[in-house]
Amino acid sequence: MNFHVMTLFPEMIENAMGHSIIGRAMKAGYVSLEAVNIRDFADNKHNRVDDYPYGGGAGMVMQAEPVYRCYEDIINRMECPESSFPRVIYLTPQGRVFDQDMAREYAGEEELIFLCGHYEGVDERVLNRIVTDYVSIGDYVLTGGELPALVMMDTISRLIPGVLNNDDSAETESFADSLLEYPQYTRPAVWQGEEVPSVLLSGHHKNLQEWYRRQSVIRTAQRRPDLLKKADLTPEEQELVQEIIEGMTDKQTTRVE
Ligand code: 6GU
Repeated sequence: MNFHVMTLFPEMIENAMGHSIIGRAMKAGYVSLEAVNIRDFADNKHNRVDDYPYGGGAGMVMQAEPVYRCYEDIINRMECPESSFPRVIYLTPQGRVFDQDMAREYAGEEELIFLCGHYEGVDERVLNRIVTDYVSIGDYVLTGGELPALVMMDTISRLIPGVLNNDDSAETESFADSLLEYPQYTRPAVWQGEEVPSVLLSGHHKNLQEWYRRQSVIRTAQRRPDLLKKADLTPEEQELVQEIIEGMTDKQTTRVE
């Protein structure tokens, strides 16, 4: 996967991607990243890339031309036919809300271009010209698209074969089948008087798998019952979910209604 990020803060992107699992994936060549500074494509000697909004109002708007030149620079260096131009993701709270299914789809692409806006937005004309996907990371407002781009790249990268140590760990985790992950424990077996669930010490494979599944269902019912609409539950599991939901206080359930 080759990520290209158009941004006014390339160091923010490069720094955040240099660590831990993603940093290792980049060194190993599973993922590459270039952060391209939109300011390098300013058309004036002051390197300004924003201006006042037509019609007035608060804040500044990023101009179309520097963004377009930055995009052209990336595309020209890629030497791909127009028919296979990569998707261009504009990070905006007005976009479709990013989720694990979208991450899986993006992970199948060879190249992805992200456009990080700042100020009050980006001139609509260049968005119409180059953007293929409008994506948000949730219903709250950030100061720019850099953090959302990083969130997306982290999520997508770990789905690329080879990036995680264990090939199947990406798909056994939370959301894999619309269920949250079961609780985890490590040594010591007793911590401050609290024991690890005994099934985990038994080494009994079938009992373990059943316990994992049941814990995932319980946890999802307690914390994210909204996810269960997409989950494939047995009749017994559906009964378990009903009991948990009926047993919850109003305070516990209001969060999800
Ligand atoms: Cl993608 N951008 C900004 N500025 N704020 C956001 C967002 C994106 N997603 C949620 N809030």
